[in-house]
Amino acid sequence: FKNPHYAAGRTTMVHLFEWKWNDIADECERFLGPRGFGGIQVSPPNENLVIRSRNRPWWERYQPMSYILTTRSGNAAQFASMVRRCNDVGVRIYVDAIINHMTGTWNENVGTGGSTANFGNWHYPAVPYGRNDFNWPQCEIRPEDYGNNAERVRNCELSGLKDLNQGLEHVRNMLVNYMNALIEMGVAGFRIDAAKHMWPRDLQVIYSRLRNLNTAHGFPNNARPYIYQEVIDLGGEIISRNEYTPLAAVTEFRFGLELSRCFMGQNQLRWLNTFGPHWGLLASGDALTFIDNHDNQRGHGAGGNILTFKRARQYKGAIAFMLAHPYGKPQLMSSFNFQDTEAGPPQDASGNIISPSINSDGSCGNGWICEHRWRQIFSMVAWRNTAGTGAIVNWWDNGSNQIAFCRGSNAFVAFNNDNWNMNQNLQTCLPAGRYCDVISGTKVNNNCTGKTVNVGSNGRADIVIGSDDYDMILAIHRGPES
Ligand code: LAG
Ligand code: CA
Repeated sequence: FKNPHYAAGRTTMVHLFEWKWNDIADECERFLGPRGFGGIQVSPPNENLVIRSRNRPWWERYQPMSYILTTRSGNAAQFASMVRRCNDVGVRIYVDAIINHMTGTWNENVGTGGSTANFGNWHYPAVPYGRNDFNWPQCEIRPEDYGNNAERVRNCELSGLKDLNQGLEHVRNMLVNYMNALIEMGVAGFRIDAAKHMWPRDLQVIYSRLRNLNTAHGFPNNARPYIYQEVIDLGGEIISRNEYTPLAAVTEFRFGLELSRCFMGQNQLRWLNTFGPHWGLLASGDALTFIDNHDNQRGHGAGGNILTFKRARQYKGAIAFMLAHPYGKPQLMSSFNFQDTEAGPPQDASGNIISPSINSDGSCGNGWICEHRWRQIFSMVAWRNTAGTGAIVNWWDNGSNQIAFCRGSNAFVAFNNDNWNMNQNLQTCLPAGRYCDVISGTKVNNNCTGKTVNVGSNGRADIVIGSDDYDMILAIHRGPES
């Protein structure tokens, strides 16, 4: 369950938060496929409670009403068509699976697919679930439970969300049927929402009953779905990420916190020469890595001081380091703009999601940020693909916040997070030649629109990153783009 089954040469997924299925399919064909992205995490595809009284917050999608594939992102046919079109251009789809709970109790009780529920009786007829399918007696997780009571963290309600009992055959069957239907449609795996709140032994049974990936969508024989379990473990709690790594991969929340600290200037970049398990991170093969996610970019979930698109210069530095470093399986965040941390995606007066528009410079409009379309970010996705499995070589630092390194003999990157200029003659690992920096510009008609780097026959080059430059990164690599 730890292999994402990316198409050959691809390494990176992006979370297209709250995107509609038709828009995702278009994005696969016009951008993500051609640019070498490996996959997409999509918002939960199953029916959720419509919460009009809060003007359709993003988090209504974390309140399941049923496993019918109808949401604001689209219906089952649109979902199936998206998976087909994305797989056809080499981009995999991973589903955010909410299997810990159903909805909370609300005055409104109609779902995005038209299903209703009777919250007072724990009755969700469209699944169907009844009271006996939930943990009983009902209780709510208290803050102190995280320190000392694993039983309550797993069997009581998370924020009042009705807590399913995954120990029961009926519940397991409903969940496995839902997930297997998605595998049949061609998805490559799942994010397991709130995995900390479920017993590892129950999850193990559920995973073991999942079918192999669909060979009609280009997957090899006997391929298991990629599973990354959302476990927030920043240390000091009764439940550890290590209870989940024997089952499948785990979201490594410490990764983005540490890199955010570095690129916010609270820890020197030079220390990153030992980044990885030495820093208390999971084994590389167990880790799904990211800087921010849909929760902590708006102070939900683990919270903490995380870089996001709102601090773009430092954010791009952290993202570029994530993509340049061989540790983990990276996931990019692609956001909609927000001030109000509860606000849902751009929507019209009827609550329909408004599609992102694409500006002439390739960026998004209509309220969508589309970090994955920022040149500095998509260029580093290609850089990582080119670096492949090459190890870090030729590490250099100035004893402070200027660092540089190579991956194998394919790709070179440098960062300057000091407030003085970087101007160094450094050993790259690249053949002699003229390269375009893929951060400050692109290569057009064999000329660089940004910085040019001349690598000499000894492999050395002058590397210049001014402290006032638009970005703190410089990156070159083999291949046509650089
Ligand atoms: C997750 N991971 O474990 C998701 O990443 C996270 O986004 C989900 O919370 C959570 N677990 C449940 O799937 C989000 C919001 C919550 C929201 C919840 C359900 O962060 O704030 O709770 O989704 O919509 C909301 C209200 C609560 C209320 C609850 C129940 O904010 O005040 O008690 O709904 O009605
Ligand atoms: Ca639970």
